[in-house]
Amino acid sequence: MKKISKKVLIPVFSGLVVIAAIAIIAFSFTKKPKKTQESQGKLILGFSQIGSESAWRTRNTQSIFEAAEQNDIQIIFDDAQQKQANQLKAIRSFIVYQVDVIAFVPIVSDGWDNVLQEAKTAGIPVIVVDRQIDCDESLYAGFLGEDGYEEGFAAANFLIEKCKNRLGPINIVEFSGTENSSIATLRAQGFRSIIDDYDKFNIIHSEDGDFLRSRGKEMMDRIIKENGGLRLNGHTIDVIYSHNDSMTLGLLDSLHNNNINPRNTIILSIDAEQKSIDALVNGELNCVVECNPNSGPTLMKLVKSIADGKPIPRVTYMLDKIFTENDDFSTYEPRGY
Ligand code: GYE
Repeated sequence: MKKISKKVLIPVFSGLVVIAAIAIIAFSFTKKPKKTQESQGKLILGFSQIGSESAWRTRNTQSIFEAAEQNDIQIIFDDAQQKQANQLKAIRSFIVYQVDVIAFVPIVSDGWDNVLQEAKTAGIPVIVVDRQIDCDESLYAGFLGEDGYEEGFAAANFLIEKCKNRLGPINIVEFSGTENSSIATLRAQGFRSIIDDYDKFNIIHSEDGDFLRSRGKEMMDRIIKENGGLRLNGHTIDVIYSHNDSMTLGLLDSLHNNNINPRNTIILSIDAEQKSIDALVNGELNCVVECNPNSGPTLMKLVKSIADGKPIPRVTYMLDKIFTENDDFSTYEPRGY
């Protein structure tokens, strides 16, 4: 067989190498999608929850686990026991673990910039759930949760209507949620956005009960003990505005223990867990604004979108209802929490 000169061989061979290289590159772009866990198995979501301070919180956690299972998403879950330091630690462990998406419920509004910058640098998208944060919006993909301002506004709206034929002064005591949490701030602002327009309403006291039943009872016990009844510094307490059902159930415990009839006072609450709806039906509460804890399914939709590189809305609000003493109670469905 005739020997092929080098002059011919080399250009032919290098030509083949170039063609092979182009083919490999082309193949890598067309066939292999962005490397996610999904292609190698399940999407992994790192989820930092505040704790289990209320029936609402427990249902929120359940909803997230249920939806993850239904969507075949693996969750690395952390219960922060009500401490921001634990949440920061958990989020950093999610970064080390290289989860696909991080979602967290910020116990308070600030102090998240650094850890979110670290997640961004690691290329891990973050969804803020339930409560909002004060930080550079480019550090997280979006927010999913309730509109706390609207909830406070709805409670005030009910009160305005209920008291439309009543002369002042109408004294209000507020049992507020965790200090510096967006939800407590927004529920307070939404409520005052209307109440402050009416001179007959006076918020004579506001105190942080940390969304806990025990604190709700403690605060009411102290007020009753120090004032010899449902009074404060010589003023009657006409209205109690409580930022969540746990604190409301706690103050009802105190009123019962002190033989004070809750029906003589207007009581407004937020969350709508079963026990508070039962108290409403029983005439002990006047208005309960729902805060929908079942955000799991929507969260998983957002997680999947992000993992597929699709943008998500900046803000996704959960829909809430309002339950009042004027309702036809026979239409009520079980609350599930
Ligand atoms: O109202 C309360 C929980 O962040 C909306 O936190 C949530 C609140 C909810 O402790 O029950």
